[in-house]
Amino acid sequence: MRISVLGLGYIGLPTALLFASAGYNVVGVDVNDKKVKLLNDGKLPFQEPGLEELFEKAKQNFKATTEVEESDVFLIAVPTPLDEKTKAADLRYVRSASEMIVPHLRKENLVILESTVPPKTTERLLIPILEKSGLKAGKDFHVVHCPERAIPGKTIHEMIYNDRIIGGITKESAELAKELYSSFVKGNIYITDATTAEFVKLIENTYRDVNIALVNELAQIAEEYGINIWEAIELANRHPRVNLHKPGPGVGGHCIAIDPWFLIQDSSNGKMIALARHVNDTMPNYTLRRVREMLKGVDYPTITVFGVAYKGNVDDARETPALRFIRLAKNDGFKVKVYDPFVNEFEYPILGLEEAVRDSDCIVVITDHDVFRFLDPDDIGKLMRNRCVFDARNVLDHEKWRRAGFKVRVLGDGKENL
Ligand code: SAJ
Repeated sequence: MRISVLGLGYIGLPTALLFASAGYNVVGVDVNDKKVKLLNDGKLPFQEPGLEELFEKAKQNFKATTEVEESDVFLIAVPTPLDEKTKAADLRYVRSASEMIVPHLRKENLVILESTVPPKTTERLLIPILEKSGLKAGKDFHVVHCPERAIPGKTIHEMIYNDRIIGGITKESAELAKELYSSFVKGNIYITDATTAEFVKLIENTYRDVNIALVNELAQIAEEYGINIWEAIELANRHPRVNLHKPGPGVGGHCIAIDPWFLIQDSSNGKMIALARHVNDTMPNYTLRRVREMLKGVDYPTITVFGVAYKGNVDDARETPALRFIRLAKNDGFKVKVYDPFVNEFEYPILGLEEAVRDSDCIVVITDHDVFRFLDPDDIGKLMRNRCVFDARNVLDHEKWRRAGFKVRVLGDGKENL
């Protein structure tokens, strides 16, 4: 049985390799010919824990190409970015991937959409395109929406062990896809209809976004009262039905900062969801206000941003709140230097640690990379002009930094009015 996976990105590639390692004959299709060549030369286009070992195991059943060929199964895992102007999904890649399938679609084929999409996309966009083949969805061929649920940094583990939702346009479509995914998924697989599956995916990430917005707002309220939000959250979470998230300098990544817009783009409701987006999007502004206050009296301040990845321990800087923070800081006249031991590509140069902290007045921790905990504040302090650190993630060992002569402030530490 041949499976064609369209889109060899963070989700498509590991999925293709998991099917290949389960014994299927997998063709990975991508419009980027450099990526295709790289893969056929046995190299990976990005890093993810466990991906290399998986590639080794799957290689013999996998090939990459730029053209779609006849298959039994077509799986679409292309990006669905947010169109910033309209705050709606940009579905051009889903459209073009579906169109690429049309000439090769045969009776009894199964088409799987994994990309995150607004509710009704399977029904209103995907199926009409596929039916240009002259075949009828649900009768001649099968269609399901099976949203990915894996978290970057643990993608492969979560693809295997997380529960999955499969939304079929018919029960038969869903059952067929369930059998296929059972070849590598060890979590439970639940079956529903395609629109419900689209909706479920979006509400998972909206749940997280709204909860993060809540603690981000609580952090600001706590500061008005002069109390520490981190202590307050820890105590509140002792309640059996409370599970507050962590405040921070904002929300990034290609999912949580985007999916809530897909949910409300075609709805006249969703006021709280839009408000939560606003709260999270403006956390870099709040972070900067706190840094500015810390550096009062310092002429021509230089700050060093620690971490531009959208979250800890990954090399991914998509939609990172660090970008907004840096732009705002520059507009404010700050000189900004950047250090991130994981990220290679970014809008601003990424410096080595020493160069990044030399003559700086303040370190601003934007990303919770674990390695930041092991830095030596004595060594760093010697290179700086002023010893200040603002920890927007509450990840450093603050006592250690204080002992090294640093003035330390933490987002939500209640020190705003002191
Ligand atoms: N963040 C906070 N406070 C928190 C938790 C996260 O500020 O308490 C920030 C992170 O620093 C980051 C952003 O939120 O900037 C998102 O990070 P994340 O780790 O919560 O999630 P993602 O975007 O890496 O992956 C999410 C996951 N969804 C859920 O946990 C509901 C993942 O399972 C999905 O597969 C993925 O979105 C996706 O592709 O949709």
